[in-house]
Amino acid sequence: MFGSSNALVWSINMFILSGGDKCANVWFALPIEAVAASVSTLVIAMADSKKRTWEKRVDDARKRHRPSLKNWSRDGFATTRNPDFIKLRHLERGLNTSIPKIDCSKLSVDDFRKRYEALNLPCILTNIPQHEEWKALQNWTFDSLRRKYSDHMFKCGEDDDGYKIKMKLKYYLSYLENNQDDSPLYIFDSNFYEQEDTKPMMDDFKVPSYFTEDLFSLVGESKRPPYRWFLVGPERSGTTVHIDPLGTSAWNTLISGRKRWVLFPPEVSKRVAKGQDVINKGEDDEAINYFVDLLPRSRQSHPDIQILECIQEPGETIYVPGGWWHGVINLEHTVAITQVEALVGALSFFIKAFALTELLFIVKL
Ligand SMILES: O=C(O)CCC(=O)C(=O)O
Ligand SMILES: [Fe+2]
Repeated sequence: MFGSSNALVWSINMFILSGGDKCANVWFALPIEAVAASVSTLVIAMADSKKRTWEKRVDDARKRHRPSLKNWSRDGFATTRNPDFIKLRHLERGLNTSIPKIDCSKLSVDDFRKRYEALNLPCILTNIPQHEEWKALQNWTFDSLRRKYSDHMFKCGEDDDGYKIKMKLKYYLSYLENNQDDSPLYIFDSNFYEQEDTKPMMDDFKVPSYFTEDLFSLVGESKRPPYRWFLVGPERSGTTVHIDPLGTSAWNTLISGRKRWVLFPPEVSKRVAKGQDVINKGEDDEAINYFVDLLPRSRQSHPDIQILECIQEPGETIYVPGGWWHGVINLEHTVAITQVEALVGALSFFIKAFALTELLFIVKL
């Protein structure tokens, strides 16, 4: 008859009204499950009320981002399985680590176009932010970001209907430093350059000269789909394997922390690249699960396919050509900027045609 919490409130009232001596009778009158449920509701409510604001905001964001996931530390990647994650910080022997790393002062734009863009091959360019004196090197430390943009809401997830989940940076940074989630929420924000308070971040970096010939810039800023993201991710967060949209290439410059990347050439099937043929029932398919469990199985099952792996260090810019599958795990807390572009020289005939159709479609909108 009673809801369990009503029963508790009623019994507490009776206890107070009777000065305590009717208490035993009242408790006996209640079904034991109702009392147990009431006590547990009260304990949870008390624990919740003790939570700090950032923890409450994170709980809300987690619920919206992955509503069916009840235990965000189920796999123990921050605890029991942490050694498996830590091992990712070194590239084991026998992997294909052939993505070239070239200092930007030693590679002209023309040579980049001939050797990488035109051949649709990935590479890593080192020291662009240092060479071009990006202010991001000073302005995008966690302390500086906290000072400048503490109350700004950055996107850190998406709900099932595609709505953005946003959180104030001050709460997100407390989460970044204190969470034990297997696959933590990740700031992936494409609005910062349109919003008044974060617009100044645009002065903190510059599109590297290798990537300035972008077909999409012809469309005009207002009609262009999102193409630039500010990324802040705690260790263990990451991006699952995907191809960037509309045949675009990407550049991604890491300001701080370290990222591990995996790349597959375009001819590799989606099923193999995403490890869908090696995943077991009940396993999660987040980036951390992919890098720790699925990728080693894929390497075993497909010794013949090209799986390129590398670790991106701070100050390094990776070029991911159009059509290449890629996935990322943040090995440490990271801050990065990434942009996707339709680089003229990189587009094969087919992709060029596809991109132009899309472009015309967007222009017409
Ligand atoms: O840094 C990441 O998490 C991956 C971003 C990405 O997919 C990209 O830059 O294209
Ligand atoms: Fe990407």
